[in-house]
Amino acid sequence: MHPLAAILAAALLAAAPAAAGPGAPGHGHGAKGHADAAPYGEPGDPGKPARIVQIVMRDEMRFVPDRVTVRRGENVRFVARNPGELRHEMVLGTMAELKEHAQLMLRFPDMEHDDPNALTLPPKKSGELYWRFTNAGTFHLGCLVPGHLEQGMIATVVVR
Ligand SMILES: [Cu+2]
Repeated sequence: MHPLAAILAAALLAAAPAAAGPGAPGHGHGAKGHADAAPYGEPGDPGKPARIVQIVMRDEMRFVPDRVTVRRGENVRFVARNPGELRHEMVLGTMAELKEHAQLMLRFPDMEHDDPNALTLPPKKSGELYWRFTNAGTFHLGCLVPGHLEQGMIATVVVR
């Protein structure tokens, strides 16, 4: 089996029981189902106090700010806003994971993300993503709308 086909098959299997609704199946990558194992951490607890990090998703294919520093173990509440005309996403991951995922998105552009490490925003919408970074290191927030990552829509998250 072609590697991408294998990834897709696994993703569809993982997402099947949690499909968001007719015509909008999610696909599992990264943290879904095994969040504790993700090097960049685990879903945060919306019920707990959190550090607020504001992110603006811009049609110029960038996140503002494009570099964020947080503390290991901190509950982070990303508050994201998409003021433009295009749909954008922010997906947390390692650079390798995001690049691999972006390749997959070019082949299957209609996929949607409902994973706890991802937030998709239509134009003029805002949303939140709670995350707890459990390891120090350098991670990334990428936009996986097809072509956006390739145009530089990626931010760096430094965990100290
Ligand atoms: Cu984008």
